[in-house]
Amino acid sequence: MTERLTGPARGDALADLDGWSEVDGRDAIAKNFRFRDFNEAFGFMARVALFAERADHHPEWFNVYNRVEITLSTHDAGGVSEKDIALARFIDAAAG
Ligand code: H2B
Repeated sequence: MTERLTGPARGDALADLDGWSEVDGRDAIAKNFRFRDFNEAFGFMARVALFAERADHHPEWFNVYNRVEITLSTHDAGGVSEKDIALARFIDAAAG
């Protein structure tokens, strides 16, 4: 089972990420993305979806036209884990 990140390991992992912030009231991280149009937003979401399936670790997300709001948390760990850090890194690379 995946462990929730705590202490210095958590601090280091979060400090390494760019633009992700901790969510108020729950153990999760979030970031908002904006693209040129829906085509770009959905292309990004498709790349993230394929990675998520391979990793069996999925984002919580909300899309309107060119905006994608993403929240990451590991449900069976009850908070942010290494899986969320890996997914966040992939997401940032996929967003270009
Ligand atoms: N995604 C996320 N973000 N957290 C999980 O705990 C999780 C998941 N668990 N995707 C997986 C799928 C689990 O629900 C399935 C049954 O393997």
